[in-house]
Parts: sequence; structure tokens; C-alpha cells
Amino acid sequence: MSNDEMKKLQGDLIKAIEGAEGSAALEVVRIEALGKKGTLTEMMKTLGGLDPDARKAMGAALNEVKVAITAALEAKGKTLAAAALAARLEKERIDITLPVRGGESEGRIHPITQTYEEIVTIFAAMGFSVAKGPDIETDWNNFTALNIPPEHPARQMQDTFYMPPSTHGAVAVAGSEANCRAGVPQEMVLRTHTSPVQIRTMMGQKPPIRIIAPGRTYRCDSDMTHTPMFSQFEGLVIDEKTHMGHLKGCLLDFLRAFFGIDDLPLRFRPSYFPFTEPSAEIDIGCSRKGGELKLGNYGDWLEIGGCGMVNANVLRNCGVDPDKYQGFAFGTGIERLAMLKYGIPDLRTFFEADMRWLKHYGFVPLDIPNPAMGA
Ligand code: 2NL
Repeated sequence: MSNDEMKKLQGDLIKAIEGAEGSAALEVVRIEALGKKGTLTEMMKTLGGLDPDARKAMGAALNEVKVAITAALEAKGKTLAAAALAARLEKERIDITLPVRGGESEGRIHPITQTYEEIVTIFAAMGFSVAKGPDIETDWNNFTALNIPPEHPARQMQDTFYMPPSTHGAVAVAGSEANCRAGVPQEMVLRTHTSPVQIRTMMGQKPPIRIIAPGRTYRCDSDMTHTPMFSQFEGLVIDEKTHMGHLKGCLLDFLRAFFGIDDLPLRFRPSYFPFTEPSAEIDIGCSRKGGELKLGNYGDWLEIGGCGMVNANVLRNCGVDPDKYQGFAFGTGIERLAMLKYGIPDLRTFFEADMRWLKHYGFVPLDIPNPAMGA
């Protein structure tokens, strides 16, 4: 075969490769050239019958053609695969901006979830992290570390759900910091507040600390205004110079953002908690005229939670030096905030799983108010 014939063969093969309209057509071209009975393969087979010089020249020339068309096959293969992927992506594209099927008739975001998200969003913007912990807690984390003495009424069986000893082995009396750190078995409870999350945080990391701890809590209580399970969120800030002014400013910013009332008044009323000193109840301005509760600067007051400076005993219990660090903490109920913001009159309805209630008070997914929308 002459050089010209060889060049023509190469040109024809490359033309066929470039003209292939899909990977199947390309494979046909490949087999025609390089398959067991392909043009090039057949020509390779004739090399043996040539004399050495001719064999060498012809072999080199054939190999050149083979290298060229192998490269062309590979390049075309990639182009075809990319085109096939692009076509598939185009065909299978999902328009996520479409409204959900059934639209308004489908699910709702529960008001507690909605309120929880709003609280987290506002505190995140103020530089807080969200801390979480288990619902089943040690005596130490739930009571002892919080300066709640063994005889405190909150520890009574009527107020606290105790886990049966069979679920956690032998039971020592109330925990100690050493026992807790060593993992010695102790009484276990369903947490009665989210404070154990803050105890865990203080025992596990060095200040400065700035967290909120939202989540479910449990108490043996059931009447018009109490359910055995409810949601709380607490905040904790520990640093070297943190003081009560920071606490009040922080709560004022949060409450005004949450309720969307720029001049909402805030009042601290002296109180007592074992875990804070001094302690205060958090009151916000309201009106009760005509039996209707309205939040704002109207001269009347409504209690929405408690707060204070973290008791030095609590800091010591968690291995934080009270001579170097101090901080504030606060706590409030999520259902309570949801009821006030969204005008839900009865606490118990939160947990009845009544779809008519959820349809009325719930939020349409992808259409929920948030602080960024001025809600
Ligand atoms: C309320 C009152 C409060 C705290 C919670 C707290 C947590 C730690 C240390 C000190 Cl680890 N304090 N939490 C402080 C004051 C009040 O909650 O009425 N909650 C619904």
C-alpha cells in the first residue's frame, strides 16, 4: 500500500469517526477499523508476508494510522458522552420553583417548629450557637450541677419523670462532678428544663460561651396550662466581663425582633432561682383592656420567663473559675411565645394532632414568615 493510499485510509476513517451520530454508530466505525476483522487489523495481518524492509516501513505507517484513529475515537467518544449527559440533564430537569402538588391542601409547619426556627434565626444573628443534648439526663446535669439541693421540691416524683433503675444499672444517690465525669451510674430523669445542655457545654468547653439550647422538656404535670411535654429555650453567655446590662440588652433585642414591636417595654422583677444570683422574672409590656391581651407599650405587664447571673456555685460545679468568669442565663417556654405571637388560646391543642387546628394555625411550607421578612 502506498503512502497516499495510507493517508486516504486515515482520512476516510477520521471522517467516519467525526460523522458518527451516537456512541453506537461510533462503535460500528471502531469495529470496522480495529475489530478482529477490521480494515487495519486485516492489513496488520499481511505484514508477515512482506520482506523485512517493506514490513518495517509498512508496520510503522500502519501504527501511525492506528494511533491517530485511536485518539480520534477517544475524543469523539468524550464529545458524544458530554452531549448525551447534557441532553439527559435537560430532559430530566426538575423545576423546584413549581408549587407543591395539591398546593395549600397539603402539609403544614407546626407553630412550635416555626417559632423554634424564628428564635434560632434571631439568636444566630446575634452570634449565638445552637447547643443540643439528650432528653434523658443524669441527676447531676439536670439538678445537682444547677445548685438544686437534694430536698428541692422540683426533684419530687410528682414533678419529675424518673427512669426506672433497670434502664441504667445500679443507682448511686445524687451525682457529684467527679462521679459524673467518671461515668458512675446515677439516677436518670427526663430533663425538666434545657439547662443540662448548658451544664454539658460549660463542663466540655472553655469560655467565652454564647449558646442557646432549644428543645423538649418534661414534667409530671397536666392541666389547662401544663402538658407533660413542652418546649423551652434557654440562653447562656459566659465571659470575663459579662454583666446584667448585657442580659437586659440581649433580651430586649430578641423580644423586639421576635414580636416585631419596636418599642416593646421590658422589665426585670426580682425573683429566685437556685441556679442564678441575682435572679429576675422577665416581664414585657401589654394591655388587657376589654379582656383582650395585646403586647406593646400600654402600661400593663406580662411574665414570659426568668433569668439572672449564673450562680457562682454552678460555675464551680462545671469547672469554670468564678473569679475569672461570670455570665448570664435566661429561660422561657416556646409554646408560650408561639401562643402570644400567633394568638393561639389553648396550650393543649399544640399536642392533639388535629389536622383542622394545624391547617388553621400551621404555616405553609416555603411561605413561612421570618425575621428577614419583618415578621
Ligand atoms: C424560666 C426560668 C431560667 C436559667 C433558666 C440557667 C442555666 C444554667 C445556669 C443558670 Cl446552666 N441558669 N438557666 C436561668 C434563669 C431562669 O428559666 O422561667 N424558664 C421557663
